[in-house]
Amino acid sequence: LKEKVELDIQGMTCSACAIRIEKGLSKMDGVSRAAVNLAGETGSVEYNPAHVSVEDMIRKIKKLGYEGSVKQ
Ligand code: 9UX
Repeated sequence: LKEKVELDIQGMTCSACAIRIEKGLSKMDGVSRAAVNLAGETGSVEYNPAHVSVEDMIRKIKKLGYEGSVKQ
C-alpha cells in the first residue's frame, strides 16, 4: 500500500533545512520516500498509511522547527 502526499513547508531558510526535513521524514516508519523543495517550500512524501499518517509527518516537521500543512 503506497500513497503520496504533497505538503507546504514554511520556515526553511537554507538548503540544509530541506535536507534535515528529508532525513527526518525518511526515517519515519512507513515513509518510503521524502523529497523537499526549498525554493518551492514544498515536500513530497510516499508512505504507507497503515504505518504512518500525514498528521505524524506534520508533527515531525514541527518538532524539527518548521511548519507543515497539506498542500491544497
Ligand atoms: Mo541552515 Mo536550517 O544553517 O534549520 S539548516 S537555516
